Amino acid sequence: MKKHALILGSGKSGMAAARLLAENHYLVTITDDRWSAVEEIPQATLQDVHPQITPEPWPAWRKGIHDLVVISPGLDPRRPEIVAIKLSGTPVVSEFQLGAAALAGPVVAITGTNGKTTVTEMVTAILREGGWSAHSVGNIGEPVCEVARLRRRSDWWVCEVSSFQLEHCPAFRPRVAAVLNISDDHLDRYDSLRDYALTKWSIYKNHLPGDTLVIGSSLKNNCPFRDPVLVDEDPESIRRTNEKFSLTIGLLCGVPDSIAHRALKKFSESDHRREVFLEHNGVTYINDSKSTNVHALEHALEEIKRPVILIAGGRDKAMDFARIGPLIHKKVKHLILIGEARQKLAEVWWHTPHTMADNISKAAELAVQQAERGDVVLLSPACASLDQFTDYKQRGNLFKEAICKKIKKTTN
Ligand code: UMA
Repeated sequence: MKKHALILGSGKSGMAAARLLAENHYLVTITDDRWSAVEEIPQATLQDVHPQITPEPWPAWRKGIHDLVVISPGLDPRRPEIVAIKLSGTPVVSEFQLGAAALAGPVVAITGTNGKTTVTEMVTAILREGGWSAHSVGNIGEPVCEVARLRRRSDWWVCEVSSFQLEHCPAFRPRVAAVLNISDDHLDRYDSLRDYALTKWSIYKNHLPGDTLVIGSSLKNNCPFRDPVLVDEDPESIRRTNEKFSLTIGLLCGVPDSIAHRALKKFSESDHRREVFLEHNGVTYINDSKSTNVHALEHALEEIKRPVILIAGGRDKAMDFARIGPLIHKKVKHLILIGEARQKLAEVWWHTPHTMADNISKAAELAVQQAERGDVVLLSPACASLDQFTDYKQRGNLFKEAICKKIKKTTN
């Protein structure tokens, strides 16, 4: 008899998990809490995907029917529906766990509050320079279930792993794991910073002799595992810190420093990370849409030595914005606030003048109007993008488009 799996969430991860299981002869039901009734299900799209995948309105779970439940990372495990499923004894795994179990080849897994995408990309570049085939997967964009389904081969899988993906992840075992840093983030999802940190540390919970854990040396006193490899953070430069992590991980995978340095020399960061995309009339425009927490904004401001017009805001993750109030006051000459968190930000950063904007286009227009020669216009929201955008990339792209459009209008 065929086994029956239920997939919660129909985004990238959920669809990838559904396809993987359907191709492995499971009957698959997929659900999403945007679908409260059959009419709300995009039937056509889903039926095109695989005949064995059936979409059903949320929550679609019936006790005793499903042999396996797969959870997408965006779903909060404290939700009553998920708690009920777990209490029923039905096996529950994350999409990440399902995919990682099916990957052929050794895994390097990188987590941390900030820098994990860059380090994932750097390590992949280093391994390739060393002559291996290597691919960046996971939170960085491509779900591991998709890679596993396509039976792709790689000498190394370099996984960017979020804390969400480490939930419901009982058997994940990377050859090299890295925890870069841990600071407050996603506190709307975890009951405390401690719970968030414990989820991050769980990346190494299944280690065996021969596996290695790399951590930032500032985490030394909080690390629950013995003898991690320590990397000294460079307080002056995040780029340098990320390089140090990447060189260490590269070396542990067998790539000598001389070769790794060659890879780093050629390495350029992807868009949306402190991306200088325009200089106009003595004003520098920077897109740092990848900044989704307070620490990312803090780092961005610390690196800028000129007066800043800052666009910030979005979906709050219960973060302590007040902590960086003095830095905002020192560096920012005007704040333009957007999204759900804008009122809260106006209150906690009250000593810096601000303007509210309803959307990113309006915010960009205001920024161009405000900016004077010598200023920096910085989008570094310190918040998630999901209140107004599909992701940080869309937020960054719309920002860049709006700035360029406004400047063109002004100069014509
Ligand atoms: N959904 C529900 N109920 C919920 C929440 C979401 O039904 O309570 C549904 C939504 O309606 C939507 C689907 O789930 O249809 C979205 O699923 P998802 O939120 O799990 O996102 P995916 O599209 O599967 O993308 C995920 C990661 N997203 C999150 O963790 C929120 C992507 O990371 C990742 O690139 C992708 O898998 C591939 O692995 C993005 C991210 O924002 C970049 N990550 C966070 C971060 O970096 O801080 C953790």
